[in-house]
Amino acid sequence: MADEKTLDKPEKIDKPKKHSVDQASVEMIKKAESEGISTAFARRQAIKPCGIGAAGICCRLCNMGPCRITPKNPFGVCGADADTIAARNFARMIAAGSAAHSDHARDVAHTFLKMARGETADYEIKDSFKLLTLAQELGVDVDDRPIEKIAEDVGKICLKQFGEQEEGIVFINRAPKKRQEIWRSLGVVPRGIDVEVVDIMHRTSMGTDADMKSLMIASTRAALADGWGGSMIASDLQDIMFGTPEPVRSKVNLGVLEQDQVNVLVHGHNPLVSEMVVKVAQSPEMIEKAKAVGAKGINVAGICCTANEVLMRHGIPVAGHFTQQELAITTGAVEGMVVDVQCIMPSLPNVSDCFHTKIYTTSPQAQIPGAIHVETGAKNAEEMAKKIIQGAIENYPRRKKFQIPDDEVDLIAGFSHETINYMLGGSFRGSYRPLNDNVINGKIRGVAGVVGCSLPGVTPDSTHRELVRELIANDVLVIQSGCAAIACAKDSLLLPEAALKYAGKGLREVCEAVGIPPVLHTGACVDNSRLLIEATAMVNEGGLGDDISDLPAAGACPEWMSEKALAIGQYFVASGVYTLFGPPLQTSGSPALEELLFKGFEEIFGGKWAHTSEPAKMAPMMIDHINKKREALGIHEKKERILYDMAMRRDIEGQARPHGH
Ligand code: SF4
Ligand code: MSK
Repeated sequence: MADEKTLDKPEKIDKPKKHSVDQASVEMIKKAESEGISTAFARRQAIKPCGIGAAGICCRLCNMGPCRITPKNPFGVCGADADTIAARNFARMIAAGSAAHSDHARDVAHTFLKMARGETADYEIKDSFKLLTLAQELGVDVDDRPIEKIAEDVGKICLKQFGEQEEGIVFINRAPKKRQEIWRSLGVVPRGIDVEVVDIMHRTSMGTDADMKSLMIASTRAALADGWGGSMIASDLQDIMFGTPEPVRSKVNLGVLEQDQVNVLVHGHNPLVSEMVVKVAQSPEMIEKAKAVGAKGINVAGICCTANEVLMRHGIPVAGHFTQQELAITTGAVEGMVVDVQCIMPSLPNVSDCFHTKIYTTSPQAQIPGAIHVETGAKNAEEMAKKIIQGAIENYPRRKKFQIPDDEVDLIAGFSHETINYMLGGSFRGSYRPLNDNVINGKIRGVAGVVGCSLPGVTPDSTHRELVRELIANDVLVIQSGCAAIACAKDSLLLPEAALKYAGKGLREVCEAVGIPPVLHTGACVDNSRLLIEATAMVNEGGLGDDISDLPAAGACPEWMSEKALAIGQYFVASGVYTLFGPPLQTSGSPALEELLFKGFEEIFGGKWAHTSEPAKMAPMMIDHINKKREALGIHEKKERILYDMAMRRDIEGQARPHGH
C-alpha cells in the first residue's frame, strides 16, 4: 500500500480506459488507483491548464510582471504585445530543447575524447569503419595513424562545434547544396551550438528582441544547431563507441518484466550509463550473485529513449515509453531503475516508496529528491554500474506481491541510415536507388517521419496508431524514433508482418521484396538527425528533386510533450519538411505568429508547421502534402488516398493469409 510519502491523495481516475488504449497501461493505472498511488494520469486529470499560458501569452521574464495578455490588457507592463510574448516563449522552448540534446552530445563527446586518450578503460571503439568515414569527412588525416589518434582528432573537432563562434557548424555541409544555400541566404547557419542557445536567452530577456520574425530566425539557428549539430554528434559518436545499429528483434511493453529475475530498468536518454549497466548485468559474476539470492538471472529493460539506445544496439527489451515509467514501478516487480537525463518524472521516488524499488540517479545534472545518487562519469561508469546492479540484486529478496501485465509484443528495430542503405542496395553497392525508384514508380507514395513523445491527457498511443496505420495503408513508408516508435511497436507495427496486414499494395510489395517492416525504427530522440541524413540520401540519390523540400515526405509528432520536440519540429521545418504536430504549439495567443509558422515559413524554408488535434485528419493532411510534392515532381498518378475501414483491413488480412502469415 502507498505510504505517507505518496504525493498528496491522488484524484480518482475516471475511466482508466480513457487514459490509454494500451491494455498493460490500463491494468497498471487501475492498480495504481486502487493502491492510492499518484500517477501522471491522475495528476493530469486534476490539473486544469491555464488558458493564457497554453496560448503562449503569459510572460514572466521580469519582475514588472508576470503579465497575462487578455483583450482588456493587450500589452505587458513594458509594452510587449501578444506576438512578442508568444514568440519569445516559443523561442525559449526551442532553445531549451536544443540545449538538452546538445548537452547530451557534449557529454558523449567528452567521454569519446577520454576514451581516445586512454583516460578511461570503460569505453572502446566498436565501429572503426564509421570512425574512419567520419574522420575523412572532417578532414582528419587517417593514413598510417593509430586509430586512437584519429579518434582524438575527431573528438576534438566535435567538441569544437559547441564553442565555435563564427565559422559555422561543420555538419551543415551534409545537407543538400540547395538547402545550404537557402540557409546561408537567410542567415540561419548556426555559428556554433552554445552561442545560438545563449543568443536566444539573451534576445528573449527583458527589453531586448521584440520582433517576432527576428526571434524566429534566431530560433531556427538554435534548432539547426541541434539537428545538424548536437544531435548529429551524439548519434555519430555513440555509433562509433557502441556500434551502429543493425536490425535486431526484441520485445516491448510491461510484459517484458520477468517474474523470477532481478528486473533493472534503464531510463532517460544518454547511453553512456545504460551501456555499462547492460554490460555488467550480463557478466557471469553478477548473474551468479543474482542466483545466490534466489533469482534466475538479471533482466535489463528500458524506458523512453535510453530504452531505444540499448534496444537498437543490443536488442534489450523495452518496458515502455514516457507515460509508462511510473506504471513500470507500479508492477511491484522492479528492483532498480537507473536514470540518466531528460524525461524522468520527479515523482519516481514517490511511486517507488510504495514498493521495494530503488531509484538511482546518475547524472549531476539530473538529481531527484528521494533517489539514490550514484554519480557516474567517463572514468567510473563500469564501477558505478556494478554498484547499481549489486544494489538491485540485494533488493530482490525484498520484493513482495507483484503484478506484471501479460502484454509483450515482438518488434524489429535497428534501421540506421547505414542499415537502410545496406538493405536496399546490398553490402557492395549500398544505395537508396531502390527506394527512390519505388517512390518514383508510385509503389511507395512517400516517406513520413513520425516521432516524439507520449502524452497523458490525449489517450496515449491511440493517435500514433491511427496515424501510422493510415499512412502505411496509403503506401507511405514510415520512419520512427523516440516514444512514437515504442507506441507503434506495442501495436505490432514494427514487424514485417505488419506490411501484410496493414500496408497498401505497393508498399507491401516493396516491404516483402526487401524484407523490412513498413514502419522502421531509427532510434532515440537524438537520432532524428538520422532522418535528416536519410532525407538527404534520397535527394542525393537523384530523381526526387534537389532539396529536402522537394521530397514527397512529411513529418509528424502526434503527442508532443517535451520542449525537445519543438526544437526537432523547428529543425525539420527549417530543413524543408512539412511538420504536423498533434497538441497545439502554445502559440494560439498570437495569430500573427501562427500565420508565420503555419503559412509564412513555407515561402521561406519550403517546409512549415501544421497542426490538428483531430487524429483522423492527420494522415489526410500529410498525404495531401505528399501528393502535392509528387505532382510538383511530375510523378503523380491517379492513385487517390484510400480511407481504410475495418472491413477493408480485414480483406487485406484475408489476402495476406494464403502467404502463410
Ligand atoms: Fe511583463 Fe514585459 Fe516584464 Fe514580460 S518583460 S513580464 S511583458 S513587463
Ligand atoms: S523520450 S522527449 S518523451 S520522445 Fe526521448 Fe519520449 Fe519525448 Fe522524452
